Amino acid sequence: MPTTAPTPATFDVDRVRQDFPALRQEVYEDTPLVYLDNAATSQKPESVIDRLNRYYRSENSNVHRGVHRLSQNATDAYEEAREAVRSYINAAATEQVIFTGGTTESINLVANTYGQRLEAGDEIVITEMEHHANIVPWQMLRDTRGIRLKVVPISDDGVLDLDALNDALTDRTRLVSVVHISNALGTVNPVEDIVDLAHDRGIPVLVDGAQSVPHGPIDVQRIGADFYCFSGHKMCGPTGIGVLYGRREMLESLPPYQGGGDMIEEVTFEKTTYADLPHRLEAGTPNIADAIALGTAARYMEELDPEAVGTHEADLLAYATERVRSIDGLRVIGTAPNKASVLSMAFEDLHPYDVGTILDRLGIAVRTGHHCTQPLMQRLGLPGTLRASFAFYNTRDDADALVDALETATTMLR
Ligand code: C6P
Repeated sequence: MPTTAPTPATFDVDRVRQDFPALRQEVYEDTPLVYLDNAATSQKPESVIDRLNRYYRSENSNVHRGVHRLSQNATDAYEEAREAVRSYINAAATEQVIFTGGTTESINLVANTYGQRLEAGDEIVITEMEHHANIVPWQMLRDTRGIRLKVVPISDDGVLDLDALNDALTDRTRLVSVVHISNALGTVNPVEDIVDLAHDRGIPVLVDGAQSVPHGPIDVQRIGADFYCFSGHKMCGPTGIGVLYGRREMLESLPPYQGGGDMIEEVTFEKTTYADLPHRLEAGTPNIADAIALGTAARYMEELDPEAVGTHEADLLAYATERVRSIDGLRVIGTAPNKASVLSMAFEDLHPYDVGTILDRLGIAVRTGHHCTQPLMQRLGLPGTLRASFAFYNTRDDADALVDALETATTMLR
């Protein structure tokens, strides 16, 4: 039986669950939902849903343009959301928070702007555990500009080889682009150390923070990265909105990304001068409603006690990991010492998709497959995994339901 400590009483998970209406539903008859696909997207608290609703009911208007009251209100709310995000990630200034469509767009923005200054033979360093969003944009740059892409290896446990990363840095390295927390393995990378290694050689660093912001506030100043990218929908916010944070000098040095309204200072047919940050990198009517609701999500997450959340999620991971290990033929994939609450599993004789399909019928929502990390799966010699990812609103009961369902599924399939 599990020997891990009981869930600490300081975190009132039952109270927190009341905030999430989607958690109170049956997905099939008499089958309550057990949502363990949080790394794909989180559920949304009532306050975020209400904020979207309120915006469209009574505040809907374009921003930075109108002389009228509604537009001024929408502009204030949009810029207040930027401040909420700034506070959540502890950026020095709101201008360093650029709203994008999500992590994918944030990385593509950097690839398409910073990338313009790269020349054939320049190098970008990534790792074996990257999401496709932190591989493909650099490959596209390789194909158009002739840069080299270097991939730092990981161990079988899913730990990044820091010596190899250090060895990969050369006079031609123009960027290190690395994931903070692996979506497929849960590994937490030592991003501060990576930034130090790279900065010692004058090399900028981009951190893909898609899987770290759902676990509580982060401190971009302490991490020291030049760029930090994330999506709103994984941290209780809406889909379609995300953030590119950048060090001010770095963002100021970027050429504009897209041209259009709101990103200009003055336009004539002869030439255009550009607006200051953050607007210079936000062309066109932005995703106003979702940005405002992301601000609400950031405030919601900021109000949770980060230490209690950390202890609770660590307990869930330890408890679930220990319990699933008793299932015959099941292997935990990703056993780094420093892990977030992502539990990837593979089966000796079963395809993860088959197991996941039965889990679904039992109400358990997990993700199966390559998790948009195909090169990582190739490195591990797996077709994919079955991934249960826990959020702060999950419970040990959810972990128990997962284990019971895994036992049922593996028995049925064997
Ligand atoms: N991972 C998952 O199920 P977007 O799609 O832009 O919001 O996020 C892309 C992304 C980038 N980096 C990491 C580490 C990620 O985990 C993700 C999204 C989801 O694991 C969907 S593939």
